[in-house]
Amino acid sequence: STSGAVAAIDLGATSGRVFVGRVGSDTLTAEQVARFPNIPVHVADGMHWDVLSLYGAASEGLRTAFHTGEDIRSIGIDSWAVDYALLRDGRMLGNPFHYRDARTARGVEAVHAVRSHAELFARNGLQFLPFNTLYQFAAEAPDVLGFADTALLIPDLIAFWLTGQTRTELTNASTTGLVRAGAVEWDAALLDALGLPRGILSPLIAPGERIGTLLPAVAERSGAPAGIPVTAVGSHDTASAVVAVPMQADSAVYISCGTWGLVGVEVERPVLTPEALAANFTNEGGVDGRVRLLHNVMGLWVLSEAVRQWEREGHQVDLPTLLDSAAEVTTAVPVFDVNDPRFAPPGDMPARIAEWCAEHAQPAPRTRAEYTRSIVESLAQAFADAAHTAASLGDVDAKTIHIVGGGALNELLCQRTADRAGMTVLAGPVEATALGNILVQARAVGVVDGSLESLRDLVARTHAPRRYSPRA
Ligand code: LRH
Repeated sequence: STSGAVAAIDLGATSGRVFVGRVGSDTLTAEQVARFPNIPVHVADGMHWDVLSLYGAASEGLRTAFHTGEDIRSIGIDSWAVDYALLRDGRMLGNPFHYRDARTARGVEAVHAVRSHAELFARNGLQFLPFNTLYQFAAEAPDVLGFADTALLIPDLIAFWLTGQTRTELTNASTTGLVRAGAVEWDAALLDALGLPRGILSPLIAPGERIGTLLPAVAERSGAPAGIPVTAVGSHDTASAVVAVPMQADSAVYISCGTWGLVGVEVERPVLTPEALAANFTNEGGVDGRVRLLHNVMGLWVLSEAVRQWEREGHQVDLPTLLDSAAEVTTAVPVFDVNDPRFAPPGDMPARIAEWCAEHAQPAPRTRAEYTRSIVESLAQAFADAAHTAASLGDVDAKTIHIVGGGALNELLCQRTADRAGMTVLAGPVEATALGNILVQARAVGVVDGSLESLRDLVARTHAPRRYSPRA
């Protein structure tokens, strides 16, 4: 049987990683060869990604990958969605803004003055999120946007630096709001209506297609043989994660749980019904033309920000110990609305939770263990609610909830999601995003073949999920 290796770059909101993936008819592994923190930087004009240092660390990771001596046949890149860099003549004009930067508010106002959310949803099928790329474009200073000749989403920017080619990968393009739901071309009419320049957008490319080959200078620095292709994967991290959910798509809900909890189902066609609009669901593009009908729920962000706050206050916090103590809490804790916009920007989460409780006549948690339990219970409730809504909107007879990503390691969260949803939770793989990236590349270079179903079958055979049955 054939087998082969590929390299995957996965940039998350809190860390970036590089993997060597090995794939064969009965093999699927992702060996992490580099991990580096992703620390946003606040400067006078706002909150930015330090994208050069991410690129530098990812390139170092590629060097390590090529030094493993594996016969690496392709490189693929995924990252968080929506954010972009502006360039002119190939030069980046500034550090990309972070989607949590407050500037998006004025973009929302400018766009909604022209098109309501309902009108936008009818075209692009997206959940209202203030940081969708179209709002960010509208928040740019007009002369900056006018000066740029190219806008590249984060994975496309990395691919450009590796290959010199400018393309926009489709699954991530679907998060911009500037592609009609289910379509494979930019929505020129919407761009015109919003007064946004069409010329800065690059041709779309589908997962599995070749973006280009490593530039000779890049190949030399990475110790890579000449001619290594960079392959488009589901470059939206969530799209890659959904590829590697070991599910039967017609009877399962998935939750890709990292910084965010993306809760949804996979469907064949966009669901643009009044119910989907009212539930604020999104129709994002998936690999192989599937549609990810999902809801962005708060994820581990609120917990990691709470931990950061406690550390700022001088406490030493060990997450596993904290979660153990949270599991032992027996007093009732408040279940708050994790999707309340007050929890989106960085800051003092325990204080914001206490403020929410005061406004809703609920007693605030008293200890760090109680806060942690309250956060986990609130996430589990939001996951359960969104899971049922996803199943109903997508007309899926859901029997199980698959949790993939870092959240699959959080036993309390998995169990309480099962309990609150009244459904079995199957947890893992933790590295679904990297595995999805790896699988799409492996298929593109001919190491495996077949449908998403057969790729998922390989994941199921090699990464048995952990089962949590619902308790009364
Ligand atoms: C998760 C994610 C999510 C987006 C958000 C910006 O990493 O890509 O799917 O909505 O980041």
